[in-house]
Amino acid sequence: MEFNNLLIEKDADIAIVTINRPKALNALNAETLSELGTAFDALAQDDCVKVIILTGAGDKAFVAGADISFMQNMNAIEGRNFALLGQQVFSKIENLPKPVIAAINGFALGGGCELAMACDIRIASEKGKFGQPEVNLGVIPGFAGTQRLPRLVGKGIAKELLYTGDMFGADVAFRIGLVNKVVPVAELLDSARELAKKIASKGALAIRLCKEAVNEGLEMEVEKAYAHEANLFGLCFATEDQKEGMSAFLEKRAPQFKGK
Ligand code: DAK
Repeated sequence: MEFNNLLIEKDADIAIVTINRPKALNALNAETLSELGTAFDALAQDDCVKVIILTGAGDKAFVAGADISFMQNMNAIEGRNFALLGQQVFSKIENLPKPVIAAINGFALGGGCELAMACDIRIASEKGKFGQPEVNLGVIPGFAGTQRLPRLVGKGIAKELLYTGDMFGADVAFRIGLVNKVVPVAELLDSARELAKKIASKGALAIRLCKEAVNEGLEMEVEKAYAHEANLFGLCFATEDQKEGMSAFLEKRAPQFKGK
């Protein structure tokens, strides 16, 4: 796959997607969003890839937001189309049948923070800087930030961050539950790789069904969500991985999962 704004690297069963517009702090224009959609479609289909890491090129930014110069002169219809494109791509990542880890190496502002929130797990370097500064530009978040932020950090804190547009560091992001952990700058990618390898060593189907149970269950009434979980649990018994996992435990050996 060749892209103008992305780099894709594969390391065994882990793929690293790097947004590569460092001169614009990796800001998201329509082409970059479309390429992300294409790349994640292909990675979803690639049986060799079990976990994906998403990061930004350079040492300053994950993604500094939607591209302001691209948005500046949009009319209402173009604005709506741009927001819909971003929402579709971010939903694709959120619902991808594989885990996606955001490795946040600097600014994750506006659309960048929203992109990180669409990932399953967020690891930040100590230089991570977060915020939803859209109100400073006279707009609201357009890539579902008003929805994902309160679901991650709670309604009160989300409203304060959305209303003030304040930028905050990785320490605050960790305290409010926006990121899973904070690591030194030099350790960011190794830390993301280590976590990705651990997840990749488990049964890929079980991970996929966990993701489905969490994502879909959280949008359901709780009794229905329990029933949904029970159905997905039942589905595990149609897999070779369940047979292998339980046999391996009883035979006191490490399981050899095939993702089947
Ligand atoms: N878009 C385009 N270019 C950007 C950018 C961005 N978001 N952020 C930075 N850049 C560019 C700068 O213009 C500069 O370009 P040159 O002047 O060198 O050509 C280069 O990256 C380096 O930036 P700075 O010189 O400003 O670097 P500093 O270290 O001084 O400052 C900063 C870094 C991240 C604090 C600053 O660049 C900054 O405040 N950037 C803007 C951050 C921001 O406001 N992000 C949120 C964008 S709004 C919607 C759809 C989507 C959205 C909303 C609605 N609908 C369609 C409804 C989402 C909106 C957003 O994400």
